[in-house]
Amino acid sequence: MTELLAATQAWFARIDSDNSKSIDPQELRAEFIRLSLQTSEADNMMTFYDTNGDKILDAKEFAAALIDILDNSIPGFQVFFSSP
Ligand SMILES: [Ca+2]
Repeated sequence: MTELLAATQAWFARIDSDNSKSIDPQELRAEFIRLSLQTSEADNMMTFYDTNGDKILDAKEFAAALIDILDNSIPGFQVFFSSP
């Protein structure tokens, strides 16, 4: 679990390209493009996991999203954790 949290934090920092300590829709779309995923999926992820409705994902929401996604074993999403 520690490794999973470290991976989550590292990935969060990589997506957060302006270092604002939050992920905005543009940053999330950019990461999905990098992973050859659809930007519409990025928007869906943002909508679904932005639990406080401020249009960004903070570290807590992001970690909760990944745990939920892995827990549901959505095909394709595990690729995030095998990225360098
Ligand atoms: Ca939010």
